[in-house]
Formats: sequence, C-alpha cells, structure tokens
Amino acid sequence: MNNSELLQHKVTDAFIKGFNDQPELYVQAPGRVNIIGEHTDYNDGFVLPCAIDYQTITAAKKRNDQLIRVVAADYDNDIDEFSLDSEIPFLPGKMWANYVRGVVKFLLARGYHFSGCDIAVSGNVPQGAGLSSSASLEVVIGQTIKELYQLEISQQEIALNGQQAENQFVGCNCGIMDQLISACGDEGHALLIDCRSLELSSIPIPDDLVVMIINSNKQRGLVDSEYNIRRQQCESAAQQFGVKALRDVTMSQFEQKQHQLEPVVAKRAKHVISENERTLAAAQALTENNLPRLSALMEQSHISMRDDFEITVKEIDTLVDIVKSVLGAQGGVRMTGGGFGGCIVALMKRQIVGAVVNAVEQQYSALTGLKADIYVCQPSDGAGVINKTSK
Ligand code: GAF
Repeated sequence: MNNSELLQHKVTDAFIKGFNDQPELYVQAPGRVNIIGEHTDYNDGFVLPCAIDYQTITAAKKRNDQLIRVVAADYDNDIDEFSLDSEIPFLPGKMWANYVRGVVKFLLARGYHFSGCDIAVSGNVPQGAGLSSSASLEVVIGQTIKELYQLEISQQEIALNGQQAENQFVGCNCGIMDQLISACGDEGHALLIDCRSLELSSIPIPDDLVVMIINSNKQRGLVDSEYNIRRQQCESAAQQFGVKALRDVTMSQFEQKQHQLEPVVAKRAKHVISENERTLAAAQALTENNLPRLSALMEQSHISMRDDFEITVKEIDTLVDIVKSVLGAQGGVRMTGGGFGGCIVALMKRQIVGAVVNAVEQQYSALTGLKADIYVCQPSDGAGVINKTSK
C-alpha cells in the first residue's frame, strides 16, 4: 500500500466509525515545497514552489440537512459539528476545526450554495515543518465541497478562499503561495507564480533532478509573530518608496534610497527585492536545466534569508552547510518556507542522493543533537478527486 492508499484507508475507517455510514467521495490536496522565492508572495512578487506527494485526504458524503460534521482521524477521531444555518463561530482550543470552519464560512460569504456533509480527514504532510499542512487542509475542504455539490468555483478561488480563512478566521497573515500551489500543482513541474496577477507558468523539473526535503526537526518558534513583523517591515518599506508593494522597487532604486530607511527595514527590503530577481532567474535556469546557475541562486537565497531577512536558525544553517559540502556544483540547497526552523530543500542530480543522505545521517545529529527526516519528493498535481464510489 502506498502513502495515499494508507490515508484513504484511515479516512474510510474514521468515516465509518464516526458516522456509521460509507463515504461517496475521496479528495486530496497536497503540501508544497518552495524551491525559491521566500517571503515574496505578500509583496506581490514571484515564487517557484511545487506540490509534493504528501497530502491531506478526505472521505465525504452529502447530507440532506444543513449540518457539517467532520471527524479528524489524526486527532483521535475528534469530531466537530456545526450548522450552515447560523453564524459559524471560532472554536478556541480546537485549532484543526477552525481551518474547516473558516473555509466553510467564507465559501458561504462568497455566495456559494450547498447543504451539509459528513467529512473524515487525515494527512501525512509533516505538521509545523513549513510544508503547508494547514494550506492543504484548507484547500482539501474547499475542494471536497466543490466536488460534492458540483460548485462552479475555480482552483484559484479555492486557494483565495483558503487564504482568507487563514488570514481572517485562523489569524495568520500569510500570502497566497501555499494555497495556490496546493490547489493548482502540476505533476512533474514547479510553478512560477506571479503573486500579483496570480498567473501560473509550469516549468518541468528535469527527470535527472531529485527534489529532496530535509526536516531539521527544529521546532519552529515565534513563527506567527516574527512572520507578521517581517510583513509589516516590508509594507513600511514599500510605503517609503511610495509604491503598492516591494515588487515595484528595482535593485537600483533600492540602492539609491536605502540609506534613508531604518537599517533593519532596508535589510528586509533588500531580501525581497533581490529574491524576486533570483526567483525569475531561477525559473529561467530550471527551464534551461542549468543546474550550476540554479544552485548559485539557491545559495544566494539562503544567504539573503540568513543575513538580511534573518529568518534562519543555527540548525537550519548547519543542515544547509552539510548538504552544500556534498553537492558542490551538482545541486542547490536552501531553507524553504516561512523560517525559524522547519525544512531545507535541495535539488540535485539523482546519482548524488546517497552521498547526501549519508552526510546528513553522519553529521547532523553530532553537530546539533537533533535527528533529521529526509524525504525524496515527487512534484505532484494539485487538489482533486481521488476516487468516487457509487452514490
Ligand atoms: C508561509 C506563508 F504561508 C506563505 O504565504 C509564504 O509567505 C511563506 O511562508 C514564505 O515564503 O508559508
């Protein structure tokens, strides 16, 4: 049984136990890894993520009334239940349920019409590791309701609805990258996303390249507060440049004016402006299968996150150094995701995978006291139906 089949088994079991009934539909939404373009999405900039073969899955069935019931297989089959007929409140102390509630609330607010349903949910995206387990939950719930009730809603709007739930219901001021790649991923490809126009360009990941994610298992501390501070600093920089977002500032404009900014704000702006340039250049390098160029850009991205945006931690820098020393010109490596712990991503020639795994296993624990988890990922499709049973 592969990972997805295991999850399907788990949600079927939870559905039967929770609701004493059989599901009629299975839906999945993937987590993601960002190859390059960090903290650029909420600056209207560019990102280059791919969806991964770790997912959140639902088993679901329509109901004839206005009740939504959800059983969380990963939380001891904990059940949440609410009605579409009244205001959907936030539930302090039951965080998993708020992602579902937020998504349903904003689908209704956007004018979509649907009745109740029973949903069992489970996922294998590592939680709190910066691989978008929450976005995949938001997207899978939106997608499940779309499929059950055949709603006329685009993948882009499922993503925007998920982001709205996260921003306005759960309370994290994230950008659009995670939900959009989870909703729109393309098997075998990374997506260059213009986070202003939401235009997507699929870029094939060459067959001889492997996408490796290494979880530092350094608990991500202060993520939400530091994330929101970074966002405010970027917005303040954009304001001082007199533009809508840092996307609109070029490097030469930045260099002329940087001394007028508070030093810390200048550093944040420098990261975002240079990261946008690197992301576009990396998309070009990937298109041309130019691994040395891509690797150099990933290295610069990491240095910029470490020194200018200041979102890396010692364990992450150590992991990047270990992998970089093995890769040489045969691949690139950098921290991925929001920062302050979590994962690194590396793109490398297939033949060097074994050497990288050995180096991490031999050196990381000795240097940090932590054990890393290594995932070799398949760039995957975005959210969709897995399997329909007879209704
Ligand atoms: C988190 C956020 F959710 C994204 O929107 C993005 O800003 C990312 O951090 C940093 O690139 O995953």
